[in-house]
Amino acid sequence: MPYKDLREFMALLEKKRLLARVKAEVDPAWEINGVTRKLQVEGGPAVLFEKVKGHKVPVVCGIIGTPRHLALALDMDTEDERQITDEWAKRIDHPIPPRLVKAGPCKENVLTGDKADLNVIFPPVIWHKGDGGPYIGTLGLQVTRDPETGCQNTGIYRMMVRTKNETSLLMPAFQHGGQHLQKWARIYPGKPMPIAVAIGTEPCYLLAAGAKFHHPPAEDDYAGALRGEPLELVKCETCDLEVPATSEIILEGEVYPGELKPCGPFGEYTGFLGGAQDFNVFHLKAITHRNNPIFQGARVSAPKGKGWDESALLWIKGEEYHLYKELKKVNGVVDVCVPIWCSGFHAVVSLRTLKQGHPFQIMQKVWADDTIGSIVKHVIVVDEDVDVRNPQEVEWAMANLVQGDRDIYIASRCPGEGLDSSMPYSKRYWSAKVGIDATMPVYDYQAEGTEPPPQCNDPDMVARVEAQWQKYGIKL
Ligand SMILES: Cc1cc2nc3c(=O)[nH]c(=O)nc-3n(C[C@H](O)[C@H](O)[C@H](O)COP(=O)(O)O)c2cc1C
Ligand SMILES: [Mn+2]
Repeated sequence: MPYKDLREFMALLEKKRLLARVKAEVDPAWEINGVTRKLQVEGGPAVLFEKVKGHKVPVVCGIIGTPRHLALALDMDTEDERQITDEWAKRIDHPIPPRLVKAGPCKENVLTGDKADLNVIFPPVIWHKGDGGPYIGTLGLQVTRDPETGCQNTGIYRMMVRTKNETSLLMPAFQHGGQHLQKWARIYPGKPMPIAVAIGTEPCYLLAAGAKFHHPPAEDDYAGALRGEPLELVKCETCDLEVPATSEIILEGEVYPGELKPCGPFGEYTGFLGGAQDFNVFHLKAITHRNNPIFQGARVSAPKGKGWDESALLWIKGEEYHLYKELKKVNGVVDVCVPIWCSGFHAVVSLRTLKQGHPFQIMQKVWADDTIGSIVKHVIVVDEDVDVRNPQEVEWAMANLVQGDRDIYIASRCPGEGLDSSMPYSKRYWSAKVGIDATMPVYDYQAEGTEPPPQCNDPDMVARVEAQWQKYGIKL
């Protein structure tokens, strides 16, 4: 059964000891940053900070912090990432349209005009030392409507609080929300575009917001697909956007195309502090929220421990699922991994090589993908017996099967990512792409009339020992 709201999912996590409560008072200026960092490194539980110094609203982090949390969000009981990927790919083939309802808990409190104050509803959390201010939108889910097709979109675009009713909004043109804004500016010049922000939703809507999809249908329908039941939406108070009825907090507002103000810096998913830049501005018109609302946020960073970092998980896993689906259409592709600790820059593909040059064709297919081709820099292709999710096996293949002057392909002046620290600021958005063919060069052996050496692992021997392991009396 899908979860009806964030609270129901939190209760399940708590029952399974995957969510901890901090009852001690914490300082939003540094302590939430410190505790969530440690929990991420330790692969620890999600955490609810019940008492934030100087504020009434509690903060929850790490809801999707490990493979186990992710599986539970999808109502699965596994830690096997391949199984989760397969299930995701299967479910999103069957989008389920949302159901529009008249009322919902997110309307328990409706605040408009002067009463709508960001500082009252959000504890001023500084997620990283050096951030330019408190960010509310690290897990704010921004809803916009395509002015041409009418299809809604939900993405996660961060917001830094500037005043009681104004935030920055990092919604670039390569994202769907940014594309809506560009279209809006063309169709309704000079007019502001409505935008709503849902915070603290049931987990499948959050997963859909972070992932990449082709539209239509909307993320609403893909969230339905992931849940197996329609998502319930309610109309906003001040515009025609529709948002999840059981959300903890909804912000309603508007953004003027072309209005830009300084924002940042902000600690990034790459592990580096991003620079301050001019971004869009969100003007608040209304806040609606549940009684005793919970603020859900994320300490965005690069995973460097046992945990996953939910920001990396939410969008990099979404990237992997997209690529998995696209590449599985190609004959020979076995598995795909976008390692979450590589900031989306690496993709590893395992292949049953069917023809000469096949690995190179796969690399080009990744870079040519219009959704994530500009982000992925490095594509590593390995044989089908290599586990793409095991970095040791991938590194083994690169060490044993690669000749630097034969198997490495470099393409210059391709599209790149604005947060790629390998480039000085003025050169970002241009990138070299590198493909590494770490498959056995079977055709080269064939050309000289030989066969590649067999691997020492005899699968038959492995299976026989497994089957009678008891016999040896060794406790593992
Ligand atoms: C915690 C978190 C913060 C994010 N912040 C931003 C952001 O500020 N700007 C941005 O363009 N993408 C950001 N992303 C990535 C997008 O949400 C992601 O690419 C998503 O697919 C965008 O939705 P869209 O494909 O509908 O445009 C963030 C993701 C997460 C999980
Ligand atoms: Mn989208």
